[in-house]
Amino acid sequence: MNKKIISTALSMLVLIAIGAQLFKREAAQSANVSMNRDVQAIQISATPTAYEPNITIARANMPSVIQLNSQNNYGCTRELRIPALNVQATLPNTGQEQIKLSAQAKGSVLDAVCSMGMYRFSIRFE
Ligand SMILES: [Cu+2]
Repeated sequence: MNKKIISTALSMLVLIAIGAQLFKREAAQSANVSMNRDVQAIQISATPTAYEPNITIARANMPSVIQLNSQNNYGCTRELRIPALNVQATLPNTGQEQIKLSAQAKGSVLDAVCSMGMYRFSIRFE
């Protein structure tokens, strides 16, 4: 009888630990990442002198789309490159540009940079 109680208590602890782990994983994503069916959307603002946020934590192993938003932006952040993927994009002065990404491996980091190499942002896939 006691053994049964102990094993029940133990399995409950294990379940709580697994649940906490899952919750942690959910919470680890940055606030600018949202789920749209089975694609995650990563929102980045391109201002004339920065990409915001500078660092994003996103989910690994699922396709993503980076949604780059600019507003009255006449700076060089409109010319974006992601060298590792051979991606080049020109954002409108005001509006949105989308860059689709295939699933990225856990632990990988994608760096994006303006055409002159001055401003950058990175996405870390966890
Ligand atoms: Cu630049």
